[in-house]
Amino acid sequence: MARTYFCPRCLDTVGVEHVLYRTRNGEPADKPREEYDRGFREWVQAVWQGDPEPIHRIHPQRRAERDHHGIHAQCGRGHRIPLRAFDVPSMVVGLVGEPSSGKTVYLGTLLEQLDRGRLLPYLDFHLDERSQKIRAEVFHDFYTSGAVPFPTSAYQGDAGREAITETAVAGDTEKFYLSFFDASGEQNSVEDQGRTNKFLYISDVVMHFITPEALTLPRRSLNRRDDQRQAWFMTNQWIQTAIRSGEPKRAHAAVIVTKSDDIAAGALDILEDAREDLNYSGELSLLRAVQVIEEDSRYIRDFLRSLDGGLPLSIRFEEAYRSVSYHLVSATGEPADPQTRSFRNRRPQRVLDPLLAALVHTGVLDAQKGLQVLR
Ligand SMILES: Nc1nc2c(ncn2[C@@H]2O[C@H](COP(=O)(O)OP(=O)(O)OP(=O)(O)O)[C@@H](O)[C@H]2O)c(=O)[nH]1
Ligand SMILES: [Mg+2]
Ligand SMILES: [Zn+2]
Repeated sequence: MARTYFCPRCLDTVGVEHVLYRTRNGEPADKPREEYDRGFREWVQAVWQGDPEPIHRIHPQRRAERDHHGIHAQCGRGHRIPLRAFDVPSMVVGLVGEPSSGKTVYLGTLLEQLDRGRLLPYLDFHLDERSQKIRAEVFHDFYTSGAVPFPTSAYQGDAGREAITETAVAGDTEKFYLSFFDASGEQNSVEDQGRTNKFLYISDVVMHFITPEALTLPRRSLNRRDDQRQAWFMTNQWIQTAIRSGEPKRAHAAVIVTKSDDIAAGALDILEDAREDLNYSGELSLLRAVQVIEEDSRYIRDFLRSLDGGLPLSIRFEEAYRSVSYHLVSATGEPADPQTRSFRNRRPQRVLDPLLAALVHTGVLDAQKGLQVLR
């Protein structure tokens, strides 16, 4: 049965009949035809063997044409929608938190980890063409030379408000889409949410970024850097407007305490293990990884609740959201060098955890079946 699709940018409900097809240059196009288009003999053979797959295989000429012209689907207002949005579930993941809390650096690192096939053999991920382009615009210098990405601007054109969409594939079937929206930290009022962060109203997963600075945790080094300018009241305001705008009762909140490398070691004694990256290339199965993440989530929750600033935030999350997980993450393992504004030696720690927990909590990934060793 065909699903309907909620456009995460304009919130229109899109049915199959409303979809527009456009070329890469925006010219109207026909819906790409997907019927089998070879010889009669092959068709009969496919039916005879009881394997319908070749029947649905698209003719190579059609595929080449589709790729040449970049034919894709759009909602009635011209927002791109995933090609098979009516057959495959589509999840919206929003990243929110104050300016410089590390959302963009985290997202760039997470996409990199998905590229590296960290969840194989269960899921692999690939980006659609448009998403590859947006990613290159935002992260090219970050990937090539470790340069700190530009602040996500509130005044950026429409492109900045688009999603980066990953397709999750198991074997050769598409399982679900993940559309990541990276908010600008400056846009934290309810008015901003209603105007530019509409994705929040239908997010399935909200990643809330909280910095050690906002929690006034002891710093690793004494000098305060530029990017350490968060304050508790701003963090709290972001959380409250996001909860108010969203539909948290149906969503999972991944609470991400970022820049864990910034916290003085002594302050986090009990969490020493929770800082180290999980050993994905070792003997770790999906099931075990999820168990470790959940266990650490409980530690981090307790830790947060032991702090004056952390307790009310944690209560707010848990009263609002359907499920909540807590994570201690460092996207880079180190602060950027203030002179060169770049990271010299990136060592991501626990970056995949929030996504993994979210996939399990929203039910698109079944950890109980995950007994094979992760790559
Ligand atoms: N120490 C440390 N610094 C980080 C980490 N991640 C990001 N930063 C620093 O935090 C600053 C802001 O990072 P961004 O990812 O651009 O922050 P943002 O939340 O996207 O900010 P806006 O786009 O302005 O909302 C940068 O100067 C980074 O150097 C981390 O894991 N550790
Ligand atoms: Mg940003
Ligand atoms: Zn739309």
